[in-house]
Amino acid sequence: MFRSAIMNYRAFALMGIIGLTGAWQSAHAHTRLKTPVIQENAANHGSNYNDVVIGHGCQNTTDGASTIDTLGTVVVFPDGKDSIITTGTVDGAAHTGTLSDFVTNWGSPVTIIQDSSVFSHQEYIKDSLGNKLGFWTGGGKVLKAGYRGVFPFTTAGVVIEPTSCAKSVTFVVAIADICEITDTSGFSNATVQLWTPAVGSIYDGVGLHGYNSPATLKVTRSIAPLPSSCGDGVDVFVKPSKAQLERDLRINFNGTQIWPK
Ligand SMILES: [Cu+2]
Repeated sequence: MFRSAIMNYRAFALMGIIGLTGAWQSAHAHTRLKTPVIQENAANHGSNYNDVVIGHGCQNTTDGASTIDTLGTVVVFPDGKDSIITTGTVDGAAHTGTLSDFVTNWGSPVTIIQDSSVFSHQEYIKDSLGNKLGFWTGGGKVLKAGYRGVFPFTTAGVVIEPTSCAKSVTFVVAIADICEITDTSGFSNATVQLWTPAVGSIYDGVGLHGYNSPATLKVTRSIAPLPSSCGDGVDVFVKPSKAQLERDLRINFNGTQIWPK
């Protein structure tokens, strides 16, 4: 009797904890990568399977709850050419050299995994050389508010420059979850969720729900040991530039830009 009372009490306490955790998660489940930290991958044709996870839809203007369905999402990785490279922290000291000082093979990081279980269309976002820097997916069904969406892709193997002092390289990803197709002046918590680094682009979303809260992919050093002269090594951060976001973070469909309008 006493024992089962304790068990009941424990179960009740546990439910309370889970309930609290659940509430906390639903308030904070921003759009992120399912696997945000990976190791270097030097295998031939090496790749890492991942997903963009949309945690919630857009917010209605009545009570601010995330009750608005999502129509599509756009995902862009830094191109590594005109990217913003810092060391120490994501807003740390600017690195004056190039990404190749830290990463030997960044070029075409993204491969789409074909899937139409939520949205019907998937298309690459490429640079002028054909490098696959991201993708958009949308159309067909909506992602219903209150449900989560998982959008699969792979990242190419990343090799950290063996002679560098990088102990990790974190790529900052720009994502826009679109709930209503508008022009940039129509961006609001009800029309779009912008998970972008604030780099001064038209996609900063100052004051909006996801302001300066982008998803990241951290690649940790795991192949060549740090040179002894490096001490503890350095964390490196790579953000897409304003110029890249304003070029690449958009939806082109059959040669016509449909988002933003
Ligand atoms: Cu959120």
